[in-house]
Amino acid sequence: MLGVTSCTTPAADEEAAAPAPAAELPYYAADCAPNCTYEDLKVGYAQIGAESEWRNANTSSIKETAEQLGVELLFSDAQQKQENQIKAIRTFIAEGVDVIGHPPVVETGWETVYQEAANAGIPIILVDRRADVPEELYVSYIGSDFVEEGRKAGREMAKLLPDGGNVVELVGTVGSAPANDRAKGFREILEEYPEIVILDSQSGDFTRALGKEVMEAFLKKHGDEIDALYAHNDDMGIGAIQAISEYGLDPGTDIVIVSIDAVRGAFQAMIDGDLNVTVECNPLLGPQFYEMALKTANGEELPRWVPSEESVYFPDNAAEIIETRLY
Ligand code: GYE
Repeated sequence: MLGVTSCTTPAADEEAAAPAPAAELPYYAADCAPNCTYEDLKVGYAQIGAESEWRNANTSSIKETAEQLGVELLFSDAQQKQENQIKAIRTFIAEGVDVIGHPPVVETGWETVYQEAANAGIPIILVDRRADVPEELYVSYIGSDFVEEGRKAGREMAKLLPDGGNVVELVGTVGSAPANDRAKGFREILEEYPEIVILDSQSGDFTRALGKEVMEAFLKKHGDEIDALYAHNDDMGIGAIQAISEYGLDPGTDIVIVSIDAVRGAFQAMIDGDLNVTVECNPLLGPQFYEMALKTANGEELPRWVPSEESVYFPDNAAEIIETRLY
């Protein structure tokens, strides 16, 4: 009896005294989990470039919010090149960051480098643009519904062209989520308006300079046949406005224009009577990004998508609203 007791009791005691097995933390939890604070975080942000007002506002939001919260930020500008973004992500992995924020310049070609991050235990949060990768390779996507933005642009275009007409389209960066989706949503709506025709469609890579250049080519080719312009962002629209004026037509009147982003430059163009509509796309994603980064570092599961809330703006109250715009 004694023997039995002395054999079983200590073992039972040991079991009772042993710490409860730590709740299994997911691969992406940081060393400080589950008690990380913003000051513990080292975050890498592999930015696309500085191609537009929107992008510059996004960069400021990411940098300023890091400073306010005390997050250590490693920031890289890829000059709109995928290979530079891949290099930046590899550098962040080597630096041992806790979380990587990534607005992928194009949708495809990210699986290998995302897998490398996952193997190193580093979570990727997609910010602004989506990547076409298996769901387990990123922890969340924070950004806009670009298809819906395209639909909004389509609805406004239909109102501006009640008798139908010919539209030229300035497409964003080829293969990027916003370019693909803004083209798609716009066409979805135009299906209901067969008298509105897309005459020509070409990329201006989201920049003012190329927006102007491509619009010049459209005007050379189609001249007065063009009734309207759909620009996938305001910067290309603003570049095109210049091309239209130089060609001797009146932007906003001879050629009506709908663009996307709602940056300050677009409000100014509406005040000047050159732009008819801008559809909002919010670049101020810094606060949401770090909130998600902290949660993921602490091992929490994130929503698959955190959508931005956005509206549509017109010239009639642009002068009032421009004062309140933060980008
Ligand atoms: O519309 C454009 C920028 O990805 C939503 O990128 C973003 C787009 C934005 O260059 O101006």
